[in-house]
Amino acid sequence: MKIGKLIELCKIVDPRGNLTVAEQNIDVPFDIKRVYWTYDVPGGESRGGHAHKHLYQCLVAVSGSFTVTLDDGHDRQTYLLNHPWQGLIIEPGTWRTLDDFSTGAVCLVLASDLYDEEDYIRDYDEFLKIYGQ
Ligand code: T46
Repeated sequence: MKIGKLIELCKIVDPRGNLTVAEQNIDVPFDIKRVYWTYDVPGGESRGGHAHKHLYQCLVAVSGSFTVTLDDGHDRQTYLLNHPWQGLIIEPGTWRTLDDFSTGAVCLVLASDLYDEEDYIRDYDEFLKIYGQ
């Protein structure tokens, strides 16, 4: 079974510079309630290391590259994100780890809900108890 889904967003090619757009419930399969981004990640650092109970997300490498490893409690799948016109859809109940950030990498996240620490599972054993059955 595939964990996560890589989607192709539009790429409007223009001699002035290209443009990509993501609209809620059209390009990404959820309402977008929050947008955040990580940047200036030092070489060798990892981000993520948690799962969400209800949140849907779409991750985009708007600049540079990084890898995303997804784990559904049974299997793992790793994606290299290195194109600003691609998005990685992550469903609830998926443990994610982000590694191998290139210099200047920016990870843009479109999220289906507002920030809520209660939605996080930050302990891997707890994650496995719920999703690894
Ligand atoms: C995810 C990956 C890809 C907030 O106050 N509001 C927010 O909207 C977010 C996302 C974070 N925070 C606070 C919570 C922590 O004190 O910022 C701090 C760092 O968050 P965290 O350690 O969760 O960062 P990452 O990069 O490990 O994870 C983030 C998202 O939290 C998470 O949903 O999937 O990016």
